[in-house]
Amino acid sequence: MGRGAEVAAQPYPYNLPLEHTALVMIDFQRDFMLEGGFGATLGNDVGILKSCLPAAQRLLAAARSAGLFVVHTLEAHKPDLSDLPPSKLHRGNLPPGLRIGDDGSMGRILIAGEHGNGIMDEVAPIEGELAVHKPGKGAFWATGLHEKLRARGISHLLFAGVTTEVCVQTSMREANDRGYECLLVTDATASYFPAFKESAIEMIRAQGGIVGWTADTAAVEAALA
Ligand code: TIU
Repeated sequence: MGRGAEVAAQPYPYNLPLEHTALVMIDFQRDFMLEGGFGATLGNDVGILKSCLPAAQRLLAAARSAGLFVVHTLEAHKPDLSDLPPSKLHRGNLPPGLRIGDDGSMGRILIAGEHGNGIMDEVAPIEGELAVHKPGKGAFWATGLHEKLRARGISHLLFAGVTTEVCVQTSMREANDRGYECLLVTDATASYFPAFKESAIEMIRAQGGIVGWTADTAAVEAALA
């Protein structure tokens, strides 16, 4: 048995084995959090997402101090758009909005390697952490993430990121079905729609934790201290 910690979580305490737990930081990218990116092209008020950055920074620091493995995901397409299905390219009805691959003020929209596609400086990856490009909303579709986590013996995942009900919830559901014990850190995630964030949190932990647990950053910090 390795070292463990207990998080004061809902719907009941979450046991966290330190050597088998990873923090998954979902899509903290300029494309979603700043003007000129993908989120803005969809008609969203992007400023609201910044509310989760201070908690996300604290969570990341606590995970690093405790020696947890850290994964960062980026919703990103190849420059030739070969991994972009037409359904995703054409979704939306917001002229004159830009489409994926078009030139925006931070570079091409949602394209790997462009400035706008990068992770916000506040929570940028450091050496030793895994950065995963994903073409879909979920972190497990077409990424090889499951195999990489299994190779490290990871069984427990802490989730943070944007947006709560889209890429975070999709990734958490994918992880849950693959057998991971998942916890969503409630103040380290945000949505363009506050009511959707609250609903996502409720539906994740309902029915005895049908998708997983929820807790705030302070509870995770206390467990990892
Ligand atoms: N539109 C929206 O809320 N989210 C996304 O398109 N991607 C992520 O959540 N990362």
